[in-house]
Amino acid sequence: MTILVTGGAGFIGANFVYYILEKYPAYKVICLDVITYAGNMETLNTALNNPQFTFVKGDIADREAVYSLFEKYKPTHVINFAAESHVDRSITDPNIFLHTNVIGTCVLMDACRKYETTRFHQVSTDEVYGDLPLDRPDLFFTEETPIHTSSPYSASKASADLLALAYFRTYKLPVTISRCSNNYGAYHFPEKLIPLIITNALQNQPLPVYGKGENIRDWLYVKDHCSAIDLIIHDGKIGEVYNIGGHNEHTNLDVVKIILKELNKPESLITYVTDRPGHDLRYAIDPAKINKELNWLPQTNFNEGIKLTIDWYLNNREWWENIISGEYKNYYEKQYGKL
Ligand code: NAD
Ligand code: TDX
Repeated sequence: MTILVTGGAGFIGANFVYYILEKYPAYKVICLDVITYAGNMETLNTALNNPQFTFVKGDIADREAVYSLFEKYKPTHVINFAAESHVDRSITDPNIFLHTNVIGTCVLMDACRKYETTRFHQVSTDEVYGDLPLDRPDLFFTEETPIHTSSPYSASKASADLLALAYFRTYKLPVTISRCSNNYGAYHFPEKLIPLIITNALQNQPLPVYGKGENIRDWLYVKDHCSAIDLIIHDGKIGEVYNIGGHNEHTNLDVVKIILKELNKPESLITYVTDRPGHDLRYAIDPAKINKELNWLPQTNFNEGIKLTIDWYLNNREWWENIISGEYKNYYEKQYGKL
């Protein structure tokens, strides 16, 4: 098996690269990544020492580059993690989200058609379902929930999902799609809530919480997302969508307080800031289908996962200090102003 992992220098893609190299030593893994602000070659240092791993720098929307990669490596499976992934950035500048998330997905699927790839797997998100009200804890997203997006990011991801399903129906392209809830773990870029709170708290910096911190996210440890994708690409049914989540809902404020307690830092660091426009209230995945059909269950509960994640940021200070001392500073100032 030769697996093409796009976006493998990012958070979840890199975790998936390491998961596959460890679990399937006979598989070849090719990573295609253009290295945007969110991609990081340092993350792949260990993988680069593995003879089964190859890194190719390139844009998934660059048809020529993608076709020549397929010609050379003939991947049997393509797992598309490459994306612009941050909601706040999509609100400031939607254009690049359409380029990568929609056109890029289209180019990859065209290459899969041309080279008759065994499987194209699209890594999607629960955000395509929009949000749920805060006062209806009985409601969950199932695979049948209508697409109803809120941000340019989620609209671009939903567009890619629709395109993937259209390629399955029209061209019989062997497509699967997974829609996962919020991930956390090692190599998570510091712009996202959990790594932002950990790294700011470690520096005794204010912790920006949007609105009242009441919004709810359904958190999944990144390795559990990897194990779910592993099952889908091996045993999932083509043309199907699988929701991935572990029934682990917390308000943002709860998450921040849990991290502060673990780090023994004061709650006075919490700073309420202007809310995100169109801010989704609650995400909550019903994972019954993947539980039942593929026997998937998450292995890491939140208490354990958040400790592992905090330890990772404590032990890998150089990784995140290199990021926050670079171009990220400009983004941070524009996004949050003076806190
Ligand atoms: P990330 O932003 O950390 O990483 C994205 C990676 O894609 C980076 O390495 C970047 O360089 C690369 N990339 C961006 N544009 C590219 C292009 N045009 N060509 C090639 N490479 C490109 O993202 P992430 O959090 O790891 O998310 C990975 C995938 O999972 C995304 O598709 C995202 O929508 C989805 N997802 C994320 C979460 C989450 O909580 N982070 C949850 C559900 C689904
Ligand atoms: O500074 C902040 N303050 C704050 O209160 C940031 C960055 C976020 N938040 C809130 C917004 C959300 O309610 O925390 C929650 C989580 O925010 P993000 O980490 O930006 O994640 P979210 O918007 O939920 O989207 C994530 O999960 C689904 C990923 O970034 C997406 O790629 C994935 O599809």
